[in-house]
Amino acid sequence: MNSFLHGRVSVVVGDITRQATDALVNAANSSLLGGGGVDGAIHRAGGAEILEACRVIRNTRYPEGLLTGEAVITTGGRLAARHVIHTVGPIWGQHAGREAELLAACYRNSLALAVEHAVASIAFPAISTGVYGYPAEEAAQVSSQAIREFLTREEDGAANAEARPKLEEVRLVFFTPPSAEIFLRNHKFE
Ligand code: AR6
Repeated sequence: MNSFLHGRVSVVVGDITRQATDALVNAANSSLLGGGGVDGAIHRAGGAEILEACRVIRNTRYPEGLLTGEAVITTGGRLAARHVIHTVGPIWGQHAGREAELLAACYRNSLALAVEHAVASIAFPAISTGVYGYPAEEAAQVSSQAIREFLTREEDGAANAEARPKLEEVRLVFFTPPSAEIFLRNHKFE
């Protein structure tokens, strides 16, 4: 079973940069100016246009850097995805016990930006579970709960909203089969 919440969430193994969703989420850092892991791969595959857009956002809106848990949106450059949503995950052990709250905020704020930009499909990597050291089991619980809460609330709101563009697919992309399995054993979708 790799599909949850009435088919709106799917779990796949793959490379985030190859997903042909409307938007991709980047596991960025507060500089917004690139790095390794997912961040490096997205900038490599998407080209200079993404970095340029990040630079403008950094200079005009976040001269001190983007705070942990927040998200911003840029072009997808040469990627198949139209948009990249850059979010800064918590560094495990560096936020005085607020790591889960901050990781949930990454998912929630990224999804909110996606809805604002009429994104129908979005792909997420496992934010913070690489260089930032967040244990994958706990990240699975926190991320699935945040996604479930967001989609449930959005559905309630959409009942009253007229012709609101719908976020149809949230794709969770894991780099390796073992990391997808850890997620599937620990999620809180149901
Ligand atoms: N596609 C899908 N998942 C991937 C890919 C890929 N191409 N590459 C790595 N992963 P990380 P973080 C997995 O380190 O922990 C950067 O330098 C990886 O196995 O990319 O949030 C930034 O600039 C791991 O499970 O992000 C920041 O400084 C997950 O994606 C810092 O790293 C996230 O790993 C952010 O660290």
